[in-house]
Amino acid sequence: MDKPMISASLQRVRDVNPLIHNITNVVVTNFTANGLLSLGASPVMAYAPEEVADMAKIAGALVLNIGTLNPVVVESMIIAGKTANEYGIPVIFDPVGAGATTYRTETAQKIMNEINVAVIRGNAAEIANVAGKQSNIKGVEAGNTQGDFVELAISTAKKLNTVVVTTGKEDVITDGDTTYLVANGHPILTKVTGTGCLLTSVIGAFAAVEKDILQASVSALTYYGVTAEIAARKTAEQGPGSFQIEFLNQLSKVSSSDIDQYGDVKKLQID
Ligand code: ATP
Ligand code: TZP
Ligand code: MG
Ligand code: MG
Repeated sequence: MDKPMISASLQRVRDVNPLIHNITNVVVTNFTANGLLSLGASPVMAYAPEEVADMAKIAGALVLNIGTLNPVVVESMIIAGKTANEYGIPVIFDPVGAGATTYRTETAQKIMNEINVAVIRGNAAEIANVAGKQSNIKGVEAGNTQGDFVELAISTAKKLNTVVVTTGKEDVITDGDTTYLVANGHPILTKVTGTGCLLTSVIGAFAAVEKDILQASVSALTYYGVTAEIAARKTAEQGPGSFQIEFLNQLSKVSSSDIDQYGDVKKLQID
């Protein structure tokens, strides 16, 4: 995948302005809506079991995020997910905190069992736990998960038959056969809550306009990482608060020439 393809996907999101139905957590709701707006997508949050089917079927993508789950929200996720599957709408899943509690781990596994998920995006510990490999997780943060993240992502993609995105210092994006590494981003992203959750919704926006889900995911990750680098540079003298605002600004500004200049994406050759 070359950088012009990534820029073309970004331009398509901005042209199409896809509706993204998010069933997400209470921590990141506002940040996610603002981030999607800045990108050029159209966010909606709708959680009631009575309405999620109606909303999911008109969306370009459905994002399920278990960050602050409860039984009603889980019921809504299953209804919305099944509706999205019926209408051929991509479902993007963020298993926030999988492994931290039995309820989260079991809910993540229920979603993977009952819904056809197009992309699962999490930190390495979350992905390992969804794949049934126990990995320590501190609340919602990966902590010091060790191991071969490329192998973890590939084996999980094969096992769950989905695109897997494992994020951290470097991001791994794979469908089990073809694997990309994105080395953009900035450590200050870890000091603003919801940057992982917003990323999952941004993948949803790219998946809404791009049939090739692997390409959509690589494009979203590269765009997001380049945006963070530019925002971090502009707020280098300040802290996470200024970065958060500048990151929202830059989500609307990043251009194809920024992606061309700063994008650090490569296809892995695996024997
Ligand atoms: P966690 O709760 O463990 O922080 P998360 O769900 O917030 O997980 P991250 O892995 O932090 O998700 O990924 C969110 C974004 O931050 C991604 O774009 C990722 O590339 C970026 N990122 C995370 N850590 C770093 C880092 N050390 N250096 C550069 N970018 C990073
Ligand atoms: N607690 C439950 S959900 C949530 C927290 C702090 C937000 C997690 O956001 P992210 O994107 O994983 O940092
Ligand atoms: Mg993070
Ligand atoms: Mg997260």
